[in-house]
Amino acid sequence: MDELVRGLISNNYLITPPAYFLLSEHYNRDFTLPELIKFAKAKGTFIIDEIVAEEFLESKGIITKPKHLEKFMTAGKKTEEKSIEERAAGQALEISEAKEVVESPPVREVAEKPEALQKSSETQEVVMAEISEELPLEEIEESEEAEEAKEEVEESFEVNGEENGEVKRKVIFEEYGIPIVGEEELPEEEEKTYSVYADFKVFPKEGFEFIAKKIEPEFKVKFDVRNVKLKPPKAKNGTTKEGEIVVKVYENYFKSRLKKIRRILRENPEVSGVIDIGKLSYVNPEGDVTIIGLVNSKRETRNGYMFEVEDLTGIIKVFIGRNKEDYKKAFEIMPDSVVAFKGRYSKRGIFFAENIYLPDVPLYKREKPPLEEKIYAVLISDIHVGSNKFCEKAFMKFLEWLNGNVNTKAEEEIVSRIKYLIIAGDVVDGIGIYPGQYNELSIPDVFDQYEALANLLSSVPEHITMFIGPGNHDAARTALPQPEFYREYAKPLYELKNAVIISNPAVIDLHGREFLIVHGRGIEDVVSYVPNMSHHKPVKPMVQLLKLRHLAPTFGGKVPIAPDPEDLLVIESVPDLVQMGHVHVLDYQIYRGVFLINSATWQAQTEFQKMVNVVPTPAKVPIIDVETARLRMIVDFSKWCEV
Ligand code: D5M
Ligand code: FE
Ligand code: ZN
Repeated sequence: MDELVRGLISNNYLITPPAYFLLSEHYNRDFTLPELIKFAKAKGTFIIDEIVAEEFLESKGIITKPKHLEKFMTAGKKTEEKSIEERAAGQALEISEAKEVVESPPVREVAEKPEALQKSSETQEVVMAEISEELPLEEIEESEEAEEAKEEVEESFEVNGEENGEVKRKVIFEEYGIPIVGEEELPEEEEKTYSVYADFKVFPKEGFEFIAKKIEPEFKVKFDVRNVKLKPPKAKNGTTKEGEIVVKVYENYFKSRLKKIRRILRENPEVSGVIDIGKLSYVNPEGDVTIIGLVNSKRETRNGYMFEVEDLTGIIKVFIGRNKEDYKKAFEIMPDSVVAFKGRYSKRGIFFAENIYLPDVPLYKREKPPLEEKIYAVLISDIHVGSNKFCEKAFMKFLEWLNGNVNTKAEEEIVSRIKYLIIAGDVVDGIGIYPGQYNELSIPDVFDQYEALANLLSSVPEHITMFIGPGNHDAARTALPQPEFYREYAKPLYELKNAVIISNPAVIDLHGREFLIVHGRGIEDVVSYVPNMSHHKPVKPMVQLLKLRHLAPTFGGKVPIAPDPEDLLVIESVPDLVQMGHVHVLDYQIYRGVFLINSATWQAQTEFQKMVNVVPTPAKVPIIDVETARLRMIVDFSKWCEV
């Protein structure tokens, strides 16, 4: 666990993830733990949330003005001007600072550059494609771009800038303090100069036989975050302090992780003779024992790796030497993951490990009974509707294809039997998600982005069931897990007849096959903590997460995790297929019978992605044979994706 979080917890204080991200970069540099605690104490709170954090940073002169409320309270020129300036300046910021850019309020403003919807008369052409492994590298010219972006922003405000033209919206704070926009004070609908695809509609091709229409759907959402009843810990008696309850939440979160992954590890027959860390001093020093614990920290030493490992009974230092057979597995252990070590306890208080066991999945998978009919599922993610890099033409071609506009017999067979379409997050581009995003938005309004997406998806044939989950660009909780799209924003999605909204993560059972659907931010953490991992080839980090049986193991890393009383990011049951997105690169592999696939994107490279060297492979669509949960075909629409 992170030092700041640990320090606060040991003093009975809680820090929320947004506050953590505000404070962590300044901790030890601009302020100390006692200073923060003193401040919170003076405020009379045990919870350091975003508001307290901002006020604290302000009191230290680190930031100038609390901006949390301003962001939500005013949806007008002023706010936008400020945040755009911030974002333009942000182009030159460190990458890691990008996560501080918080989603802005939806603004019913008119885009500068209207993007008229153009229906193409080009004929349909779909090709099967091999995905190239070689990815070109882009040069980065950071400061120049930042300057340019800033100039552009300034210019646009001379044209549009009108100080008094503020539109006020009433903000109501819902459960968990989530702001929602009040209905009654919405301004009059303005004429939009951008398209939300209201006139776009594809109908099933006449005469095309959709065999899937006659096949009964057979699906079940086996796991959805919203179905889990999370019980917050109760006060023991009237004298229990708020801070004690808060500490309990963190404790319960990690206890739950330890318990769940311990159970998985114990299914491995090699993991035998397991003993509590607290009882190590009673065991025979000559014999081998096994401990299972949460890895608090990991440090490379001259001769090997030293870990600090914790279970419910104690904490111990574990050492594995370079000469050990399992030494290499040490690289795979991410902070806060749960693993087993076999070895000997020395009276010096150190556990010398011979073997390391990751929770992993069994070597072989049980065969599933065959299906009577061939059925296909289409996997996509990261559509990013609203971005001017959204490949709208390619996506429309894809919708036409789903409706029977095919080229070959093989495609005809497939399209005819498509029964499911799974969408794993980042369905719209959102607002204020990355530095400089505003300049790349064709729909600068979150409501309209969802409207536009729903208009497009209304062309998915009705006999195809869609499963749609959120990602980090969506209007949803940013911390993982993400229960759902906020209904106020994504209403049109909820209203789609043939769509099932799912959480991130979720497990869907399709005809007895388990599909684990995840947006995939955890990939980022694997790339930063495990050597030889890259976001250019995301399936390797995906395998790593499967081996650790957790979707985002590291707390306080790049990916914010909500300390729910139960850890819902543990991969509890072994799926037949794992789908992730997020990194925008198509990649797939079979690992111990599990098919892992990253379903790429429909967004061409953004300016920000250029800077961080993300090279997407847009508009390539994997088609999965449901019976085998394996890839049947990749359909390539990328030739219509030249933005
Ligand atoms: O993520 C698209 C890709 O961009 C994915 O590979 C992560 C990468 N990305 C996104 N934000 C950052 C920051 N702040 N630093 C480095 N890389 C980043 P998407 O979620 O679609 O924006
Ligand atoms: Fe994305
Ligand atoms: Zn994403």
